[in-house]
Amino acid sequence: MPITTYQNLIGGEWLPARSGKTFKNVNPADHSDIVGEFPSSGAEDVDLAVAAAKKAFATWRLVPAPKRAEILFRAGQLLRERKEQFAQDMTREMGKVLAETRGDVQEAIDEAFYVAGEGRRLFGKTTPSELQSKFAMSIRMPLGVVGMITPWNFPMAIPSWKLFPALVAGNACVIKPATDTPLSVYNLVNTLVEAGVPAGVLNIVCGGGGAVGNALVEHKDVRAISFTGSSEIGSHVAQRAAATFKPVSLEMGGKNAQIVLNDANLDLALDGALWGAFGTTGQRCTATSRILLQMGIAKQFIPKLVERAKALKVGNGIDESVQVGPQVNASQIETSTNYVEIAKSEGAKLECGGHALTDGPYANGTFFAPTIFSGVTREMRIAREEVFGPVLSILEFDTFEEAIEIANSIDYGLSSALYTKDLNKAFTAIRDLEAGITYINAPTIGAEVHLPFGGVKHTGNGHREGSEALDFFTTWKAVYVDYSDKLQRAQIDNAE
Ligand code: UN1
Repeated sequence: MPITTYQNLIGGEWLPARSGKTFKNVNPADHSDIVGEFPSSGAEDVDLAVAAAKKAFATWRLVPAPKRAEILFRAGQLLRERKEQFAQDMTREMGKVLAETRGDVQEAIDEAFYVAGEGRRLFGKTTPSELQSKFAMSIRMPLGVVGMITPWNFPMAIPSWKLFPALVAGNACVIKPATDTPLSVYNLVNTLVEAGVPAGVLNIVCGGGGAVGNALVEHKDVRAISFTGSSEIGSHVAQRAAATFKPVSLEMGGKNAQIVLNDANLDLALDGALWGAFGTTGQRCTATSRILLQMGIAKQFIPKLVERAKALKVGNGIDESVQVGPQVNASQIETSTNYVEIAKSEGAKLECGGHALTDGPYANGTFFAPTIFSGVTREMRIAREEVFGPVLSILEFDTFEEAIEIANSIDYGLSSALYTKDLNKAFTAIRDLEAGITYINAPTIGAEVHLPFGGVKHTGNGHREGSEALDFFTTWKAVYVDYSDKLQRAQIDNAE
């Protein structure tokens, strides 16, 4: 079969990279399946895209927000019609199972309808002036050209969390998709263009190796960068962006804990652990990567969890009966393998998995067996560092206070969960867990689009989703209207 070729979208035109170079996107479940060929772009392509976006911004910012929002409504409707095809494409390029890629597209649909509603709000504030016959208010203004660097694990949902609020607020966008999953961003952007986003308002520039990302981050005409990815790259992005005073929204790692107290509904906690740790093959920032068990239940909980993890069906996510798809690429397999070795050398007990799957149906892909370590202690690297794969650590604790302390003892702070029937402990955990998200009696994954999504500490800053997402893509203008017909000097004429 001929390989489909995709190009950059710049100023409404589909263009190859200036260098003429391309890269191939392969199916992680079957490397002989080439999903497509994409432009391997560089700084000169970014320059063109930013110039096109800057030009388009001049008129886009004047389109009334409710009209911009109508485009998002249409995009939401089109995404709904195309949901199945886009989910199939996403499973093919990224690997996660169909039920989950359908969920990923659904999250973009939800975001489209939710943010479209914001087009008729975009609330500002009014406040009394300290002077007579003077009116004071603050209004939201778009930033201009904004850059987005998006990850492969939620290849449509996460771009939608960034693009939709940016667009409704009146910004022009340049997006760089992850090189493992550009097709899903193409599907999203094509849909937006068909829904009516004008030429130049939305641009895609593909490419890896830092060339496109760095050029976007350093560009003097890019007003802000929204980044989701690893902490290592995020730190680099933040430092480079500082040179041109760009605000950076950072969504990075997690080492999310599910705490299970002795009084919990254990079956529910088991279901939550299994879904939180091995859903998306553990490749979510919100994935459960630590289970904290109170000593009274550890003995019965661990064997049940291990038995269920061993029974998970690993395979090509396009097969509806598969529960765990491949990891996205060989480098992720290497990371999982390395962390298994680290955990073993630290003295953790391997309960199941612990290796890549390479035989028979797995021979052409990047598969890793669901892995559980027990006997993990809080000092171990496996208890503190993000693996971003199907590798779960079990730690044990005595008191509730100790569990909170262990949960908080890491650098990350994205998601967290507590299983208990004790309402007082539930609310104490909500107050005391250092994380941007806390679930009670539910897994660490599964955030909804109308609530703010973000973390504390080394997880990053700011929020995607929720109306809070607009805070990053707008700036405030303070407006004073004096209708007294005389000079009124603030802080002077009205002083005591
Ligand atoms: C991510 O983990 O990178 O809350 C995003 C969730 C999804 C989004 C996850 N709605 O698990």
